Amino acid sequence: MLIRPRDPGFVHPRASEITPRAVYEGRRDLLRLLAGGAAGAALASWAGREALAQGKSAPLKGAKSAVAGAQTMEKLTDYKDATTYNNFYEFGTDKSDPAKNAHTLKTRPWTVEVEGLVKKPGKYDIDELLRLAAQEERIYRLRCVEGWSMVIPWVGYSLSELIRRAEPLGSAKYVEFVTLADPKTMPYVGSRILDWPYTEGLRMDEAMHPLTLLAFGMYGEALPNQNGAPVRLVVPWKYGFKSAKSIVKIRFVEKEPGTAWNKAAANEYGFYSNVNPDVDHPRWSQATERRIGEPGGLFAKRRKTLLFNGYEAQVGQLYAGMDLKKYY
Ligand SMILES: Nc1nc2c(c(=O)[nH]1)N[C@H]1C(S)=C(S)[C@@H](COP(=O)(O)O)O[C@H]1N2
Ligand SMILES: [Mo]
Repeated sequence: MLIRPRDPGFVHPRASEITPRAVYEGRRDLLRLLAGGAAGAALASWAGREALAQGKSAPLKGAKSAVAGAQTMEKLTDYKDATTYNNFYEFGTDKSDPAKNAHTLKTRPWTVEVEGLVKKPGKYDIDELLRLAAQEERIYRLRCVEGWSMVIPWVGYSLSELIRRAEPLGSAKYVEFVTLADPKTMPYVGSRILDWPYTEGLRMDEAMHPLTLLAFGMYGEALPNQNGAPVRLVVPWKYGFKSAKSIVKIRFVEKEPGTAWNKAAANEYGFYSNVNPDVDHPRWSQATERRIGEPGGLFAKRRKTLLFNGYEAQVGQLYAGMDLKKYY
């Protein structure tokens, strides 16, 4: 039974109320066309999605993504690939582990604490957080440091919406993201693979950049557990590991925070981790990537990795004058 949420424009979290994937997949071609035309229009309303799925013209009022560069015209990764080929080490290190194991994650109730150097700290219930600002769909590439990539239609709003409401103090230079580390529901928390909880961080201007997305959904549905439910970050110009999943704390700090992968191997994973074909990982090249789902499997033709994952026009300015080999 499909019960549609009344309020258009945000992802309703309950499993019983989500748009069936088949509906989404049925209108994929149309969506791609839309992404190219009308200044990168995305369908933000549920009514619009349903209308399109039924072949009717969709109301595009307020449906445009206000964020320049938020859409790519590349073919979307299949939902199945995007939800069964994952990195979420709390649930195992094989790409297939999160889909098998993350069903134990409890995403309600869920609280996200905003703390540290802000005038307005607070505890947000997840259902309050996802209504904080208008959600939109953004089709972003995600490039993993391991050399593969996907194209995913995320749903959420710019993290800057939340940051503005928190009113950071002048001394707040970085934002730290702390994710859930619950040994009862996450079988690999407690293993020595990483120093749990998994944490990540951004410089304040990166966190405020409109492309930085606080995501609650993908493919028109609430995020599947293995993709970081109920709320994750998507930072499209950085390697995938910067996009922290299942966030419980957003902390404003003065000094560059430690990050999970940097603590695990500082020479391999720097704080910035911008996608950069000219800066190799110490153990492999970053010049090319394999798009998940393209025919040929491991032997599929690789594509050239783009500087800042193709978002250079939007974010290049943030790093003007910085030596990106030093700040990798
Ligand atoms: N909490 C947490 N977040 C995480 C990870 C993780 O292991 N734990 N893996 C990261 C890595 S390496 C990648 S590539 C992306 C993968 O996101 P996806 O599985 O939704 O494609 O999540 C990132 N966020
Ligand atoms: Mo990754």
